[in-house]
Amino acid sequence: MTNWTPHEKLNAWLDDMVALCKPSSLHICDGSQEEYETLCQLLIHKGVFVPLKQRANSFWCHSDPQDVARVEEATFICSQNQEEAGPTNNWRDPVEMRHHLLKLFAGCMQGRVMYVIPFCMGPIGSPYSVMGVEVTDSPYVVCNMRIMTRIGSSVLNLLEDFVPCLHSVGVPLQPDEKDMAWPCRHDQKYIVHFPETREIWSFGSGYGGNALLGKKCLALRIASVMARDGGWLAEHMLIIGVTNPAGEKKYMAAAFPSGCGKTNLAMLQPSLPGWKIEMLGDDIAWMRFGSDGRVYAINPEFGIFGIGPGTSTSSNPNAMTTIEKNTIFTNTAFTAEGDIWWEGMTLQPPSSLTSWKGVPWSSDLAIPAAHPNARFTVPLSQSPILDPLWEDPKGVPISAIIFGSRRSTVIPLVYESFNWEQGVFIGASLSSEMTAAAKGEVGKLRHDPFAMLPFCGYNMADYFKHWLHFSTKEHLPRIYSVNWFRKNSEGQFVWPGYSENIHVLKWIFERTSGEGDAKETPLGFIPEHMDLSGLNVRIASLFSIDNQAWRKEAEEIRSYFALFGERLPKELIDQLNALEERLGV
Ligand code: OXD
Ligand code: MN
Repeated sequence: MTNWTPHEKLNAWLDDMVALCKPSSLHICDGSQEEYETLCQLLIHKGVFVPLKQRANSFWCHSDPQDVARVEEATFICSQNQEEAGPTNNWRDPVEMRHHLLKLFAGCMQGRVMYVIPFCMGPIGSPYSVMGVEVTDSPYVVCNMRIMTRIGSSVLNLLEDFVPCLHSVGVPLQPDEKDMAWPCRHDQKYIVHFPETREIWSFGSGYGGNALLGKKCLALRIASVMARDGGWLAEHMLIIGVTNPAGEKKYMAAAFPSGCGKTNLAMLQPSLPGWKIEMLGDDIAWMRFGSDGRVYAINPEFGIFGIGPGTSTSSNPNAMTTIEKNTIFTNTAFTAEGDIWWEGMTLQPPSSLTSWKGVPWSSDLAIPAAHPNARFTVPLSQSPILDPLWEDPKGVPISAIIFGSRRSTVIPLVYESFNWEQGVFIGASLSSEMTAAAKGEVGKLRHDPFAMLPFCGYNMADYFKHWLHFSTKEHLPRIYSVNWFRKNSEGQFVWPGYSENIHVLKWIFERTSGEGDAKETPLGFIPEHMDLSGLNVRIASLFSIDNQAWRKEAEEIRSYFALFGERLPKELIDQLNALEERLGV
């Protein structure tokens, strides 16, 4: 065995990976600033990174046009038994998949450096953190992983057990062959999870969640399995602290499907005087029950991988401040002055632009200059509204859990569930219009239970059961449904959203204190009064409940639930029946 590191299990795995992938050399990442700068220089030299003139230590880059988002159809859960993966995941037999992957990975790193990234999801040293080691042939991935997770020697020194994560862009290089700027595979992409052995293998893509394996692959798909077995929750949720004008503070977690504004809500600048929002995370929450019976949440991530388009000094000024320096921009447009730009950043595009594809762009082309899933990768520590407890290993106590989605009709601005079980039903029946965050038809309505459809590493019906298990606990957070995206018959949004969402958070805050007027409806409680003076909105258009549309919604949920067969917890059918009864079906 080679002594790559002081860690025996890691050395044995690295020997196997080297023998399989045949890299030209191996580099153990120490996570230092010097190492980061060297890799950035390498990426500049290769023509991948372009340094930005207006933002210190920041870079623009663009990917291959066929490697721009998570590929859900190429994402697999390879549990031994198909039933364990359930009807919402792509399943393959683990033995067959392993056999196939071994062939794909054989020699795949020839001519490339194998980078070894020890990383930690959660604060280093916390009993709740999970360590992984990603092996990759992409220096771009190393730079992004250093921002998104805690990496390097400090992790290696404490490494005990770890989740092995193998990643390759899948393009070996012959001696003297010139590399592509963004090597990836058009024909073969595989994002594979082995939940029983807790392993991740990713091939053919260098983009986002396909390649930064700590995020969706480990902190959600593998962690959801760990959470099921360990009695906790790994969720696609932001975490925020909300402080009222009297100085009282509460924490909330909120699940929204990809591309539905989690980063904007996590960084909200309230329009109501005296209210304050502080962020702990914008994408993932790991939640456990504390000894006092309350739910405590940590963010396992260290950075933000946010969607650029639509972000501006008016929609999300805190994000714009966060990305002033030390940021990697991928698939944005590039200005003549050496800065980045995307649709929605300013009303008018700058006069001369290079598109995300690296070619001259003009508005006459009638195509966006930035890819709709263009991203910024930035350290969370740069957020001007970072919560002081963001790295507290025990996490923050959660008072409210919010489920949101993008729905132009049916779902009102906000309602509160009658109890935990109904809250689980709301999570389970979430559906949303699709966005560019994943490959697929943008705008199409799809079921996305708990915003976890692409991220649950086991049978979704068992995941519902896992949530229902907790219903007998005391001190549970209250559960809410929100929808910022309702439209009127002219197709205009009826709610301004963004900083005005504080009105909704204020009501939720007050409800969790046993205050806040509420009116009972067939769906749950909605606000009796909400002071929306000064806003150009019609309360009726925000809160009306169309019984007929809701009956259709209930029917639709029933046919979706049928997908889970016998495994669906009976409590959810009881909830659906009770909803129909309240609707007067
Ligand atoms: C993300 C996603 O990148 O959900 O957070 O796609
Ligand atoms: Mn996400």
